[in-house]
Amino acid sequence: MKKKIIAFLLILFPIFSLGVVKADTVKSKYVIASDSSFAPFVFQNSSNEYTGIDMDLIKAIAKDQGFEIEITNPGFDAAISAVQAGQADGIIAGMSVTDARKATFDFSDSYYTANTILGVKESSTIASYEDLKDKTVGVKNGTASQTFLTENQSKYGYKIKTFADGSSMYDSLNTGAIDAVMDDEPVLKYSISQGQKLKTPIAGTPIGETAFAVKKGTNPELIQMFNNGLANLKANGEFQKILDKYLASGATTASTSTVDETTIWGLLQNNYKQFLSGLGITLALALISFAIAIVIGIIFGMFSVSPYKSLRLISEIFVDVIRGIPLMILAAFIFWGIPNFIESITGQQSPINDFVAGTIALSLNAAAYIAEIVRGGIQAVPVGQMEASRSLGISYGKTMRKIILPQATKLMLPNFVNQFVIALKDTTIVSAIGLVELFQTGKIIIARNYQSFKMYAILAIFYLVIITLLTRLAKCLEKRIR
Ligand code: ASN
Repeated sequence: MKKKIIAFLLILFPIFSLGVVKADTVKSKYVIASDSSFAPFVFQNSSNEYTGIDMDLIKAIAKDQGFEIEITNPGFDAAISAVQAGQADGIIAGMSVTDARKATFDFSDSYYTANTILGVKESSTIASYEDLKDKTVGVKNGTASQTFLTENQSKYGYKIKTFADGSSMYDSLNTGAIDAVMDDEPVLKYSISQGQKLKTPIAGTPIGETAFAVKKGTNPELIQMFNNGLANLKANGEFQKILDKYLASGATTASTSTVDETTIWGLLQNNYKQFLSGLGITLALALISFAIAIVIGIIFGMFSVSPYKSLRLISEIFVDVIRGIPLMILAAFIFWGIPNFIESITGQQSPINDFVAGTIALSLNAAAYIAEIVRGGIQAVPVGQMEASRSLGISYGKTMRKIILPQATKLMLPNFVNQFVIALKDTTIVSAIGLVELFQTGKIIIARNYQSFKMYAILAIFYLVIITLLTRLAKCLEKRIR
């Protein structure tokens, strides 16, 4: 009998072990992108750390399988773009497996199943899709819920408003800017359980399984490790523990703050570290990009008044091209577009750091305006002076340096100060690529506590104070130079 059992096990062993394909890490560290506010899957807790089912799950799997991860939380749409551009190796963000997505992503085994569902304010009279006629429904860009809304739009006649993140979408619903939202059922139900005054009048529609994903054809070992890890966590009960931690009654919540975040003082007290770090990034972005912009701008400005036609033409093209492209598109092009293009020809992922991409975009943008300031300043000095000096036999370069530029610089200075203020404000635009500067810092905090009035007031005051201080400083410098 014993022998028979051993023989049986010996036959079974290879069959079972065939099912589990071992996978080894290829990279020293995998960058995993996720949503910024999608509780209970991913959200910030009161100590400003990202938690949730997805965060716990990927960390537990990495530990189980022995690979290193670095998590970024730029928001769902930006996370998708990051994986496509090679900025990130994988995405875990309550992501639904859809047929359309299978064309561009490879998915892991599923770890959840979700519906998309309509959410309205508790006081709303909307009770069916038909009631949505001429109403505005909010949805997060790039999500399966958005696909659902687009497909049914002509049938029900609603307007769709897309948002970059969940917090601004729910904020807009609360303030009445939109009439309803479409989001994943567990997410809406969770926010209701957390005290949001919302309801879900219509039953949800299945959007499929929820899984982890990588860009199609890349990092196959990551998918394999995820699947192996998930199977292990399911077998040892840890997966269920993670689900219970967030879904069972009395589970971990987003608002267990010890500090009262409904007051401005409480907000500052609880988030000052985030504010300082966001402020640091904003200042670094503005100062570094402006310094680079001055150099590039002066070069092209000098080109634009040069006696050589070719140089004037180069400068004109630079200014026209950069000034003609919105800063946000320039930043997105550098951060997502170029790496995607390089990968398509070389087959190599070549991600660019978000801070570097933001700095390049801001520098180019400000340089185009500075070139125009330089041109304007030089041209404001009467032409007669150049002619007189040249007729005395003084060279072009010397006349420029000794006669024209000293006068032109005085004329340019106030414009430089102005341009710096604009550059500082423009840093908020590059938050679109997921850079956590001051504005994005604020948005992330709002995603957790919904205090948009107080938070935006704090941000506005922050910028006002910095800009006033810096312009005062610049004015003093200006006086000195004069
Ligand atoms: N469930 C959404 C989707 O797959 C993901 C999300 O909103 N984070 O489109």
